Amino acid sequence: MDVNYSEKIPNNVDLAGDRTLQRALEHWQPRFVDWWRSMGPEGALAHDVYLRTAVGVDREGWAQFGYVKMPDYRWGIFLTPVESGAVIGFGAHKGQPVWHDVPGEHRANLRRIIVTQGDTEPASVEQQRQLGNTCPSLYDLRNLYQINVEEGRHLWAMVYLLHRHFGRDGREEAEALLTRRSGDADNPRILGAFNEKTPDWLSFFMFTYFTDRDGKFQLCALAESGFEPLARTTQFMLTEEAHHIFVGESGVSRAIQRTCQAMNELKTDDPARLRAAGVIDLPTIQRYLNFHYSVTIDLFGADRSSNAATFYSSGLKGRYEETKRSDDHSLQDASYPLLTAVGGTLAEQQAPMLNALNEVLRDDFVKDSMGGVGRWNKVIEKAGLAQRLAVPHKAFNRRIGSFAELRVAPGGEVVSEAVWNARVDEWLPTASDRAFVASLMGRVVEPGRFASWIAPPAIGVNRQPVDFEYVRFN
Ligand code: BYC
Ligand code: FE
Ligand code: FE
Repeated sequence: MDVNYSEKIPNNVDLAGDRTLQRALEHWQPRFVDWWRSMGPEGALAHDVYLRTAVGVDREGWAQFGYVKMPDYRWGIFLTPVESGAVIGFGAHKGQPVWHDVPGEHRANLRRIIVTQGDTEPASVEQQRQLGNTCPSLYDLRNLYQINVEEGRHLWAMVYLLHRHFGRDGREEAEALLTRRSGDADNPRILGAFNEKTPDWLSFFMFTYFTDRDGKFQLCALAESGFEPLARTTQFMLTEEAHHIFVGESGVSRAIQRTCQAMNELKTDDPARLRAAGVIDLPTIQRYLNFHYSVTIDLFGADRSSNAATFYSSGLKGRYEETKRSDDHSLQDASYPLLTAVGGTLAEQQAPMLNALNEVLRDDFVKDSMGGVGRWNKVIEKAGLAQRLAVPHKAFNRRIGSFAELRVAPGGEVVSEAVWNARVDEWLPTASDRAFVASLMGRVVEPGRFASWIAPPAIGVNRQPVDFEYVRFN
């Protein structure tokens, strides 16, 4: 299944064989490009950017690299190949053939899942719109743009499903995906974290480390779906997601590396002296981590959710690595230990597993995200320093689920409103932290040069040197 690049919309879904669908998507395409021009990376329409473009769905050689102007990027529709004889792997329909079309009884829920997934993609591009103006290097600028065009492609992936499988309301939803705006008071994006700002590059790296990882886990759960066009679409999206998370992990790591270097040179951990030296002190990095981690784990939804139970039982959304698990994949009689807010404290309760599936996925995410934090700590350890970073307790700073009613310190102690207010500036980025980080954000665009607060990467993109001209300005 090669990609057909002679068509307006590159695809491996035989778009040409369905004229009505092709026309509908060709109608949506200019609206998407209009959205990109007004909400995509600011001031970057004419740049030539060294980008990878998906050219197939094979594990090896699925992408090709070259200079592209972003509005001309070939956003395409790619699904991994059909598996013959595939069956639904979980829930009430387990063992039945997968659905190639939307089952009527699950239409509303499927549409809701696809719209929620689709909404996050343009939201992230909107959140990152201004970052190009303060890039720490050409290498980083190129990675930002790479992520932006791929999030645009993820929007295409969901819009394809809406147009192909949901008729008129699908087309209306596809329009609405271009009209909601991140952070807009009247017409915001659907999920909380996608209405927050990504005002500086430390936020960007934390976002791509934590929030794109929510993307990975949600996409893994959807890749198990009994609705096979959704499963095959999300499987391919995961190929791109790995790079987004890499950009986040390595970005934070490089910031930490510079900070540690300055701590050793100046023999100090005094934030004021480190800031004066042009690096970001570790307590500030910890506060950014606390913020992005807590708003991201909200994205998994409420700890008890009848929606989650329905999505699973109806075969629409599975668990992370569903097929690797050895239970009965129906979970009717299973329970899960759930940490819950009860009467002003935290207590563990057994909950029906089906209703706790948002928490199950969140816990899988938590384990996975600690890995990178451990690798960040290795950077500090290698520098011979005693400080360590940590993820906060999962009840810290939550807005969704039972923890939302409590105030919880990063260590997990429930605290009063008064204590919270007195100490929140130690735990979450303050206005002055953000102002300081913003003050470091100069625009560095000379090939091979890096801003004061961040170390160069170990290697360049696609085996190019680190000082390669990743972006040419026009
Ligand atoms: N903010 O029963 P619950 C990505 C609402 S990221 C605001 O727990 P459910 C990416 C909820 O809608 C991956 N509202 O909900 C990353 C519900 O509202 P109603 C995105 C929230 O449905 C970086 C109510 O609270 N993909 O791809 O079980 C860059 C009750 O909650 C939030 C997906 O999320 C929130 N955080 O769980 C680019 C996959 N959480 O019905 C891209 C698809 C909950 O009472 N989505 N609510 O009005 C889903 O599977 C589910 O919708 C959720 C929520 C897991 C998100
Ligand atoms: Fe995405
Ligand atoms: Fe992503």
